[in-house]
Amino acid sequence: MPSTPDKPVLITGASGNLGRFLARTLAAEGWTLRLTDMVPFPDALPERASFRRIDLADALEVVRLVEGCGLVLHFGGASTDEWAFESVVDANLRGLYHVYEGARLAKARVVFASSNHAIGFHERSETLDADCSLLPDSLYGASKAFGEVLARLYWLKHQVETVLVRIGSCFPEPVDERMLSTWLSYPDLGRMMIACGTAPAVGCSLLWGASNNSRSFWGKDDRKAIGWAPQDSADTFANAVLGKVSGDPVAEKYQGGIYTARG
Ligand code: 15L
Repeated sequence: MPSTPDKPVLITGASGNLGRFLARTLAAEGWTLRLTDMVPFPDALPERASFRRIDLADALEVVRLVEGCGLVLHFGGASTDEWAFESVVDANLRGLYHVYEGARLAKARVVFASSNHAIGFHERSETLDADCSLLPDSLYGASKAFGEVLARLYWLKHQVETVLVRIGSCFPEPVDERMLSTWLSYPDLGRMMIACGTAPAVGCSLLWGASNNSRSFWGKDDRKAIGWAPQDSADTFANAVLGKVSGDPVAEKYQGGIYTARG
């Protein structure tokens, strides 16, 4: 693929914090974007971008939006530790299936924003590689694990390429001690999406969505093949957040933090 994708790129969840950042960043790279969310896009539309408000549970709408795209950055869906099944079922299960059906028909590549909560019940003392077992810590984490499994099905059966990104904690800055291990800077996320969108072939690969943090819980992944390496590090924030812990022994034992203790 050239450095600017030749077909439009769809971003789901475009009105969320990460979606808005990616819309700005990728538009500035010259990408042509289709943006979608259930709620209005709160910013001025970047150049070469359009926005359509849809519910990912609506199969026809999703398939229509993906039509003609070469890449889908799938950031849509419930993004916190929801315990009501209904709150994840539409966006995270049905919606994901619709995105994959759209990608199959359009022959588009998918980047799926998975989460560390798909593996959150691994202990913090472990260093995990990409092929570790899925140990979700919440219904939200289980919906992300479903997404990872669905991606593998669509790769093996329909040759739909995916980069699975197990995002740690993508915020402007780390806000507690756990994030010294899990933090992903916005600029590293932006560079990662550019690499995922422009790598010649990705198959069904997996990236740990974290910056270059010396306290990381995570090891091997497919970054070399994709051509991405993080440039930022949570280490520079260590003095500010060391000692900021939850006080909950379960949350402190496991990688998923407070998600493992709730419910
Ligand atoms: C996530 O998956 C959430 O979307 C985000 O709000 C954070 O809770 C993050 O994980 C985290 O684990 O820090």
